[in-house]
Amino acid sequence: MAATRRLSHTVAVITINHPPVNALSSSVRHAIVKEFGEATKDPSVKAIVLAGANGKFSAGADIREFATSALKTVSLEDINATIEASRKPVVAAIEGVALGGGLELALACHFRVASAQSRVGLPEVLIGILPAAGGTQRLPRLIGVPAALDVIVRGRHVPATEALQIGIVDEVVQGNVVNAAIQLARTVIGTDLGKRRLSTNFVPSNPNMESFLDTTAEKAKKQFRGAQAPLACIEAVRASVQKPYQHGIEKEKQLFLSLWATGQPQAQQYAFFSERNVGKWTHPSGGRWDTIAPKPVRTAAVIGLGTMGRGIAISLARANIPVIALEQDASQLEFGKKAVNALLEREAEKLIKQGLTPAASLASVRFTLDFTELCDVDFVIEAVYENMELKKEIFRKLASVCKPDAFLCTNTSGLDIDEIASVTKHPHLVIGTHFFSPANIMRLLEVVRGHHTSLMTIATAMTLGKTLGKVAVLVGNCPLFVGNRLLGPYLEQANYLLEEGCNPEDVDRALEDFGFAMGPFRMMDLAGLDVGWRSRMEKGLTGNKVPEGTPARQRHGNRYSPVADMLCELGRFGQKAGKGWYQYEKPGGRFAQPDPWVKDFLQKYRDTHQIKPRPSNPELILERCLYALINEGFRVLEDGIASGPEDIDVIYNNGYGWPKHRGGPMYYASTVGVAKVLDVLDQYHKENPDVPSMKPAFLLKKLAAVGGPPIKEWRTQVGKLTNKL
Ligand code: T1G
Ligand code: NAD
Repeated sequence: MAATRRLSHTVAVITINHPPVNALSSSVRHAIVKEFGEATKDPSVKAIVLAGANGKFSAGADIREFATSALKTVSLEDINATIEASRKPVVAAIEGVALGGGLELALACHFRVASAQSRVGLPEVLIGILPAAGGTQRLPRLIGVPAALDVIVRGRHVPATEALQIGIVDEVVQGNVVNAAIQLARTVIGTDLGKRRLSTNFVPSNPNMESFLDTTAEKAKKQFRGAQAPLACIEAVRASVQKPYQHGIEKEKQLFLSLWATGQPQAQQYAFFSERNVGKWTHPSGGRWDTIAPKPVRTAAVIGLGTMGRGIAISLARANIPVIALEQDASQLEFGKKAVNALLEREAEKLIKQGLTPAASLASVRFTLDFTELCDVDFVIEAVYENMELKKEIFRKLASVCKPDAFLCTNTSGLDIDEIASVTKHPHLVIGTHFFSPANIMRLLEVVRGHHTSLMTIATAMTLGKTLGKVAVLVGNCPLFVGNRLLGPYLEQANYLLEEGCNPEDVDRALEDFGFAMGPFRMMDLAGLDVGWRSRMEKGLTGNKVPEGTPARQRHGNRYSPVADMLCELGRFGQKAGKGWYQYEKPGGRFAQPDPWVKDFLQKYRDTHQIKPRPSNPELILERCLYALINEGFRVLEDGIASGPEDIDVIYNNGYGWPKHRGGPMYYASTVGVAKVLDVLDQYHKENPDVPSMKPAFLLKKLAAVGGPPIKEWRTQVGKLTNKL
C-alpha cells in the first residue's frame, strides 16, 4: 500500500509507504488523496497526522516520472491545496528527510514536527528545476524572502535544529516524532487555522526588496555560470512578493516548463541517477557490488600529512573512524598536526551549530612517527610525494608492520597500482583510493582496482567512500587512471591554442562561460605548474633527458608545446610563486590577473617559431579542448578502464568542475551528437596528423556509424566492443 491510515483516538495517521525514499509517485499521490479524503469525511476524526514509513517523510516527487505522462495524473499542488484547506488541523511528522515535494506537502500542513536528526529542504535546483508544488510561494510566506531564497537557490538540506530557528518547523523532538505530532494535533483541534494556511498569507515588500532580488540574481549568475534553475527560483520567489498566491503558482508552472525546454534538467537528472548508479559497480570477472560483502573499517591510518593527507584524515574522523596519522619527521609531523587540529576544530564548531556533540560523532586523530603503531589498523591510506620508489618503500614497511588482512591503499594521482602492490605479500588487499584536493571537501573518490585487487577489497573501499560522504567510482589501473588521463589531451589543446594566438584568459573565459568552475590555465596555476613539469621531466619530455637536437616543438615525432616548461624554467609555478600563466598580488595570492609579460612572451614565442597568430574564437576553443577530452573518454571506455559513460561523467562532475547542467563530458557529446564530435576531430587530425590524441577513437566512430544511439545504450555498445577487442 503506497499510503495507509490508522486512528489514534480522534487523530487519523496517514503514512506514506513507498521505499526507499517515499517518492511521491503517481500511485502514492492517488493513495494520499484516497486516505485523506476518507479521514476528512470520517466524523470521528478531529485531526490528521501525515507521516512517512521507513524512517523518511518523503524525498519529493518521483524524479523518474518527469519524462513520463505519470506526472500529469493528480498534481501534488492540488493535493497540497486540499490539505491546506482542511477544516481539521493537519500536522506533518517529519523523520529522516522532507525534501522537494516532500517539504511542499509538509508546508501545506498546518503544523510541522521534526525529529532532531531530520533534514528539510527544496533541492530541486540541484536537479535543474524549481519547486513546482507551491514551495516557492509557501516558504517565503512562512520564513520571509531572504531565508527562503537561501534555502531554495542553494538547494541545501537544512538540519532540523536550524529549521526550527528559521521557522520552517514548529517543534523538534528527540523521541518518536509521530507520537509528538499526534500530541500536537490533539492540542490544536478546534483552533483557528486561518494564519496556518500559508497560501492565504501575504509576502510584504520593502524599499530594498527589488534591489535585493536583483543583487541575488546577479550573484547567482556569477556563481552558477549558465545554470538556469537558480535564476528561475529567484524569479518564482519574486512572484510571491505582494502578489496573490495564484499569481505565484502560475509563474512557478511557467518557469518549470521553460526550464525543461533548456535541456538542463535532463542533464542534471542524468547526473543525479549516474551518481547513484556508479555505486552499483561490476568487475570484469563478473563480480558485482551486490554479490560481495565489504569488511568493516573500524580504524584507519594516513601516511603523509601534506595537502592531501590532512584532508583524508579529516574525512575519516568526520565519519567517526579513529585515525593514526604518520609523518616522516618531527617537524613535518608538527606541521601536519597543527593543520589537522585546526580543521578538526572547524568540524566541531559545525557540529555544535547543528546541535550535535562533537565527541559523539568526530573521531580522534593520533599522531606518530612510528610505523609499528599501525599494527592493528584495518585500513591504511598512503599520501606521500608522487614518487614510485618512495611509495614502494612505504608499502614494504606497511606490509611488514600491518596485520595480514589490513587494506593498503595509495592516493597516487596516476602511478601503477600493480607495481606498488608488487612489494607486498598481499597484493589482493592493495587498491588505489584517489581523493581530490581538498580531500575533506571534494566529493569524488576514484577507486582504482589493480590486477590482483580482490572483490572484497573493492567492496570495502567503495563502501568506505560512501561512508565518507564521497561519490566513489570504480576504475581500472592505467597511467593517470580516468580523470587525470582525460585532462592530458584537454590541457594539450589549451597549450596549442596559446601557440596559435590565444592568451590564457581567452581560453579560460571560453571554458568558464561554458560553465567550468575554472579554466585550464587558472586551474594549472592553482595546482602548481611545477607538478606537471616534474612529471614531464620524469618522462623525458623536457629537461636534460631530451636527446640533443630534438626539435623544440616535437617529441617522439609528435607535436609538443614547450611553453609551460619555459615558464617553469623561469620559476613561474603559478599561485605559489605569485606568477604563472597569470600574475597574482603575492606568492600564494588567489586573484588571477592577466599578465602583460605572458602576452609579450607568447608573441615572441610565435615570432621565433614563425607562427601567424589567429584571433581567438570561443567556439573553436570549446571544440578543441572538450572534444580532445571526450575522445580520450571513448578510449578509456574501449580499454575497459571505465565501465560506462556515467562513470566518466560522475568523475568530471564531482572532481574537475565540469558544469552539472551539461551532464558531464560523455553526456555532452551525446547532446552535441557523436557525428559532430567525430567530424571535428577527423578534420583536425587530418590537418594535424602529429597530434595522436585527436585521432578519433574507435568507439566514437562505431557509435557514429550506428547513428549515435542515446547515451543509455552506450554501455551495451561498450560491452559488445570490449568483448570483441
Ligand atoms: N525520485 C525517485 N527516486 C529517488 C528520489 C526521487 N525524488 N530520491 C531518491 N531516489 C532513489 C535513488 O535514485 C536511489 O535509487 C534510492 O532512491 C536511494 O537514494 C514537485 C518537482 C533522499 C537524501 O531532489 O537527495 O520534488 O539507486 O542512494 O544517500 O517541487 O536520495 O537505489 O535505485 O540517494 O540515503 C526533489 C533527491 C525531487 C531529493 C537519500 N527531491 N534525493 O539519500 O539514498 S523534485 C530531491 C536525495 C520535486 C516538487 C519537485 C537523496 C536522499 P537506487 P540514495 P541516500
Ligand atoms: P605534499 O607534498 O603536500 O605532501 C606529502 C607529504 O608526505 C609531506 O607532508 C611529506 O612530509 C610526507 N612524506 C614524504 N615522505 C614520507 C615518508 N617517508 N613517511 C611519511 N610521510 C612522508 O603532497 P600531496 O599534494 O599531499 O600529494 C600526496 C599524494 O597525493 C601524491 O601521490 C599526489 O600525487 C597525490 N594527489 C595529490 C593531489 C593534489 O591536488 N595535491 C590530488 C590527488 C592526489
